[in-house]
Amino acid sequence: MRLFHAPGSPYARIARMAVIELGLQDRVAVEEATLRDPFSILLPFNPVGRVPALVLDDGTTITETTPVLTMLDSLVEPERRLLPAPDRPRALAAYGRVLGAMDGIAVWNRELRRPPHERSPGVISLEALRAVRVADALERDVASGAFAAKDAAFLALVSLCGYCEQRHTAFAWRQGRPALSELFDAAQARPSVAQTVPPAGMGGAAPPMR
Ligand SMILES: N[C@@H](CCC(=O)N[C@@H](CS)C(=O)NCC(=O)O)C(=O)O
Repeated sequence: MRLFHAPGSPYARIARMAVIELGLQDRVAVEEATLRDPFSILLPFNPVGRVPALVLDDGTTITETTPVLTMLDSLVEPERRLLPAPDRPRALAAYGRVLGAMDGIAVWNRELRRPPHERSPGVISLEALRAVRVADALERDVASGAFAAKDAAFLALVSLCGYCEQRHTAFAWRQGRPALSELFDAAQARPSVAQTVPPAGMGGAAPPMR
């Protein structure tokens, strides 16, 4: 199997961390692809052009983070799976909350990468407000014991904070959020986290992007 990713993508990082957490490194080859690039090696497999994308041995390509995690999970015993099952509704809610936060931060970051005259102050202020609101909720969640299991919600949260730390420094996500900061700092010791740290910087304004 081949997992296409871009080093700066917080979504693809969740899938990359999952490969390591599930011990699938021998079965899944992780390959870098350019984004927003008409010549990207990704496009013949995924015309949407987004990562993560998991190409199965029969050529079927699974795209988007949650379907990719579902496929990876299916390769291991049920008790080792990362996606929270419906009998863990709080964990499922936590995972969804983080993905929603990630979508908002991605929009905010994309806006900041535009040339100044193309940026929308309205979008930026909406997304900045959303990010603060959700991060405050996540701080309360973590402080009250959520995200303790090393599941997909945990990996997504670490990826979200790591993205802000390295590539979206416009957001002072640590400020006033000690529980979130502590969870993130402690997570750095995990091989799946340490081996997938995104490069610093916002990425280029012009394609191809990573
Ligand atoms: N909803 C998607 C989001 C994936 C996504 O937006 N990936 C970005 C990188 S962070 C991408 O591939 N962007 C390329 C593009 O927009 O053309 C998921 O859950 O995986």
